[in-house]
Amino acid sequence: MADNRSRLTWKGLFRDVDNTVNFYSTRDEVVANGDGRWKWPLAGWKFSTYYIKTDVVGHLQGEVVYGPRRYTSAETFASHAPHVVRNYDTICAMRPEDRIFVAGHRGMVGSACVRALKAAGFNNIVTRTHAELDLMDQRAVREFYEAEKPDVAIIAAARVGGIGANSAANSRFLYENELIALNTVWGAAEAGVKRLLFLGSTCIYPRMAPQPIPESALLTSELEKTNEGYALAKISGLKLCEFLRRERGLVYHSLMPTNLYGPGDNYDIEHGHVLPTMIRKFETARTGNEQKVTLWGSGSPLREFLHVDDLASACLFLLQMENPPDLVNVGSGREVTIRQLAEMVKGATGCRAFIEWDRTKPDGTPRKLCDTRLIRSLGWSPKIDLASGLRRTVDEYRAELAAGRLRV
Ligand code: GFB
Repeated sequence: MADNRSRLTWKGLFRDVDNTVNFYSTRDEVVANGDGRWKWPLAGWKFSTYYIKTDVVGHLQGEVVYGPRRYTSAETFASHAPHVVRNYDTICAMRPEDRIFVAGHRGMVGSACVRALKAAGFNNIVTRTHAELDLMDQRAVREFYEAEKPDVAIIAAARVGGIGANSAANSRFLYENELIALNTVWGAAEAGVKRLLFLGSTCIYPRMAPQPIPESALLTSELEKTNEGYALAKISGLKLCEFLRRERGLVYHSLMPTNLYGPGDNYDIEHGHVLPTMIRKFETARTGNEQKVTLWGSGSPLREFLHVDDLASACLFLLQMENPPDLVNVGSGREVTIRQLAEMVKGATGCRAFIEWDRTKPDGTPRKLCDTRLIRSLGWSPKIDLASGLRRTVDEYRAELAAGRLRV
């Protein structure tokens, strides 16, 4: 991505030397007249003419000739002429030729992003396995960015797990995810990566947030204790993106998905998320002719589920926006109780076992439905409903198991 795709926003209104208005202002933003050349006299510059080549919405096109100097970067011009420029945005919507680093490409989310990128014609993808690059190693991450110079980074790498894994190891979830977030985001900024999408989770929101949870609920009250470590690390990552965007004009932004499921999920009984764990438990009972399946908690908490392919489509959608919001929720907008989910999974697997609820296990947050009005208003919506997504996922579980590829 070239630096000259930057948009300058001007302070005030300007007129041409011959007093013809070559541009006009809407809500403080001056828009060119369409001929690609702007000129105006500035107070104190004796009606000299200064040219800025832009397109109609103010994208700098090559250079700014301002007084005695020429600038090829909007950033430099903005810092040298702060009395003229209100702000500059680097225009770096992801483009097919861009070099895109997907951190965590072997995980459920990262692999869905790679599939979606390739399907949409983005083929210049950079990946590293954990063995090749430890994202907790600050120096290794910095050297990787310096060597590879990606244009775009998608941060889908994290230590993740369900309520059992999180509540048993809040310290590890905080430590590892904090290091991964800070190294991947800060390292990208230092290496000049122009665009970055940071993925988190709706567990960043307070336990008793208003429902559905709007983005504005962030940091308004206490977090859910069972996943406090993970949530704190993700909050650090999203805040780092926000600060870098504000301070350096880098378009680093975040997306908070609701509970996800789909191919490549982790089916570990103790550490997995509820939906894949239920698939494994019901499938194991069906194939082993077991009479009883034991699930956790009371069954009354409400959860929202989104297929990971829908999430990947939201990632691509936001990365192709020039000016995405700092923080966006992504969800299906539909919630079910854990008990209803259990009946759906039981039906999708064809299992006939009796369900027993183990109330010694935690329920977690009582409700976690995200408010998706923001992303819907931008033009994105999910395509895969829970019933059909679940059928697909059960088929994929069987295929992964048969092929010896099941992650447990
Ligand atoms: O997906 P999950 O483990 O985590 O779902 P969270 C937990 C809910 O499902 C609780 C119930 O209400 C559990 O009591 N549940 C019932 C089960 N049976 C089972 C079972 O066999 N296994 C599991 N795991 N749960 C996670 C966070 O919260 O949400 C993560 O821990 C992440 O950090 C993720 O943010 C999106 O939905 O409670």
